[in-house]
Amino acid sequence: MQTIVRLADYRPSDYLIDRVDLDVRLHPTETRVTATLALRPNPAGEPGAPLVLDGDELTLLAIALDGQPTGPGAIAVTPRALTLHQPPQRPFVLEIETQVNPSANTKLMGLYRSNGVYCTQCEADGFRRITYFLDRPDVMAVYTTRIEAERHEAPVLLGNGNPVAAGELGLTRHYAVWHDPHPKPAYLFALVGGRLGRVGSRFTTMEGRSVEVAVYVEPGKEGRADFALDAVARSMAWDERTFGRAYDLDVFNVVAVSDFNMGAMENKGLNIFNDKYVLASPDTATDADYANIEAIIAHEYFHNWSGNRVTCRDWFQLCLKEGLTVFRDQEFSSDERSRPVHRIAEVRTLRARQFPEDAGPLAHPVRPQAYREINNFYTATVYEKGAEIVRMLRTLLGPETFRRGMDRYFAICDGTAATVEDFLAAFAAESGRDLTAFSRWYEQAGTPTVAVSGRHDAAARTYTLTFRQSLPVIATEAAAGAAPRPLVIPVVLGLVAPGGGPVEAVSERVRDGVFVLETAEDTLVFTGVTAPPVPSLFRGFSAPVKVEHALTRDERLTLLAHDGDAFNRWQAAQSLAMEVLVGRARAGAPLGPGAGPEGEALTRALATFLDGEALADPAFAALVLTLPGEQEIAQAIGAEVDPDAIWRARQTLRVQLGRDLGPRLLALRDALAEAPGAPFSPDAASAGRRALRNAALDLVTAADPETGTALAVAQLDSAVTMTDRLAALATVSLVPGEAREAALTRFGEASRHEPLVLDKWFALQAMIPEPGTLDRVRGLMRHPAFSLGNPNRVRSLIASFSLNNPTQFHRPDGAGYDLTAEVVLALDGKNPQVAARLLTAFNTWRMVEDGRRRQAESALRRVAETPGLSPDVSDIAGRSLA
Ligand code: 0A1
Ligand code: ZN
Repeated sequence: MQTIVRLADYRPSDYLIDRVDLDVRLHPTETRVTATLALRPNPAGEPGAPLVLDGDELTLLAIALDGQPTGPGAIAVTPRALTLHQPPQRPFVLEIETQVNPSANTKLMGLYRSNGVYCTQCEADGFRRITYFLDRPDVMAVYTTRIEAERHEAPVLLGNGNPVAAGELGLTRHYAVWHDPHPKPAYLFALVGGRLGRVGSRFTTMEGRSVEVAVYVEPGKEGRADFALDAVARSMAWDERTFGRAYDLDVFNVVAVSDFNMGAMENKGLNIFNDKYVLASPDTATDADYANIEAIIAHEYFHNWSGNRVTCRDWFQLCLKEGLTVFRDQEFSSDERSRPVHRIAEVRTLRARQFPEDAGPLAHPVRPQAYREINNFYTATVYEKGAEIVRMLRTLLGPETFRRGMDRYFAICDGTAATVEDFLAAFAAESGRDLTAFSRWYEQAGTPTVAVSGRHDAAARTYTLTFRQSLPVIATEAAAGAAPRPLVIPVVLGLVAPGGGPVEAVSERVRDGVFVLETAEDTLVFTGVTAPPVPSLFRGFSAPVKVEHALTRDERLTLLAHDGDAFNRWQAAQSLAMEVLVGRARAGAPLGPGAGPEGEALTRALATFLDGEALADPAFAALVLTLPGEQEIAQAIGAEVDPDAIWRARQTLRVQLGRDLGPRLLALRDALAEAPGAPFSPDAASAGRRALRNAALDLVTAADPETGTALAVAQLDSAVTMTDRLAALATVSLVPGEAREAALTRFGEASRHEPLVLDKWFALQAMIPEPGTLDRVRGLMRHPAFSLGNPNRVRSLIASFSLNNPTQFHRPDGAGYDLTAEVVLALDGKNPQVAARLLTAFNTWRMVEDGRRRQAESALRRVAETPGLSPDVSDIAGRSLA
């Protein structure tokens, strides 16, 4: 039985480590690490307590205390801990030599090898797999790292901080010494050694520091690193402009590796990336890849202040760095690209990933109260809902006060390991507001619902909006059964006249367009309203809530056509579609040629919209044309979900859109066609044009598979960008037949030597919503390029099936669940983190109809009851079944 770690049990460390000198002699199987730790008792700790250093799969070779071997019985050693029973009660030095095997490290935590490159991953608790240490984020030390290796094997040696020395050792060996002057927790430690290609540039900070910026990639792929390198410079400039934050070392290095458990890691001065989020060229990366690379480069860079300069006191405070940094990278992307388009993308991810998480058995507060395995808490809730909380804070305080609050937070907490309370205290002090009630957003799990109704009184010329908020009761450890308390919900709103244009109405409760709902129920009265207006609520998605607002179809059409808020125009189209989709899916309606009068009303409105402005903002138009996803529809239905009925409803509406809008869509494709020979640009406007062209192709093909397939096959042959090739292949992949198989075979052949492109090919096939997909996936698992050892391959092939192909994962015969369970178990012995994440596909199992539910439960139980599970998988399985 694993132990539970509780926030309430937090105690400062009994000992502190001020300085760490590491000497790492890299070897494929026998790497030796000598750690010299300058320790002292923590005045805030318990005097005389034993010193217990964390370890994980470590072999101890030697240990000395203040230069002397430790006496018999003075220490106790296991692979998981090194205990010094009676440490000196004054500063002392421990020298510890350990040996690790990077080649055997398939967990990809600690020191491992990826494609022959030595690299590390220490968050959350990987440093203890390198040496015995106080591996907790509130123990912060200054590190000096000496790395030694065979030159032919690792000509490039990188560490945290600045390079201070390097040299040759005999004929074949060399070394490099790195020093990081900024105290940091062990989870930010990193080193890299390998054969790597490099691209570099210089950036001069607003403080006048000249920084050498470099991106390291697999040799030969340097040409694909330029976009990432440029994104670093743009991120640095943006953080100076927007938050007054400058970089604080002389070098900033980014290294791309091909085996990585997550997206990337913000190690001080040495960010390590999944190569998927670094490498880009027009013929290997889609527009979405470019956008992701830019966002993740920015995210990791921004951590330098929100995460590294100010770190977390304990892992319960993870949202302190992650929610804030996601907010910062979202703002960056919004500034660099189109703000409304980016906002819509953010909300779509939130609804597709975080809302289901918050509604299922794995629901947890943004700041959890307890965990068994911290690696399972790098979740959409901590990251994305965490970012929404920061955004709400800005909405509540206004941008200027918010910025001053951020300055104060950085000033007060710089160099410390902080808490959510410290963060909020800075804003409370700056604004003079009491944020106690607001802080409930961090404590209460579940997505709130806000029900709104409006009433116009012609005689009194008033318009009254009534808001009621409710939060699901979620039995978390801390709040078992306790009734949730009202949240502070910023509602950005406006009134729209039925014929368009804003309504100039007054309410003293609305400031700068924001009404703050703080109680379970509240009423807002506007005066001077002569005709019934259409309320536009939660503009820009001003709070992560579900809104129940019974607008008529005509009112929604008014918002789609006239709202001054682009997000709500998109939302109006989504809501119109959602009504049709939920209605048909609930009724179990068969696949049909059209979705009836509601479908027609939607297509008429979309036709007008497209005629008016598709060419003015193609990226936005593409989003308006995209129907809510299957997961989102499932959430709206809520219980007894039949994924096949959802798919049929969505397909029927796609067919109708394609049929009714077909000629327009084809005309748009022509109007947006790229001039032959035009140079490629990944910028948002060019990407938007490609997005609309391909959204048009997708709908045309739904209605007329023959024409669509012909167009798509032609596009596959002529396309010069990966975006257009992949979109064409995706379209073809939805039409069973020879053309599809031929196109897939050709694409697979052509990408044989490009793992990141093959990943797209795996993913597309895994997402085909047909019963044959299961066997196709099993077949692809035997493809020479597939390997359970590489997280990107597993995510592309298996997670695409389990998380992004609802009809096939939820096959009525249970075979989709069985495949997922089987892979989770096969993977668990190698890479528990990736296995555990795959298992979260079962998150929605209680929502599906009875037959599937029983199948899912039995697959989950099979996993849960398997002996010898990793803590990661057993934690997810246990919570999923609880
Ligand atoms: N801090 C990283 C996320 C991350 C977490 C754990 C990792 O190791 C398995 C890797 C990365 C971020 O937010 O980007
Ligand atoms: Zn992060």
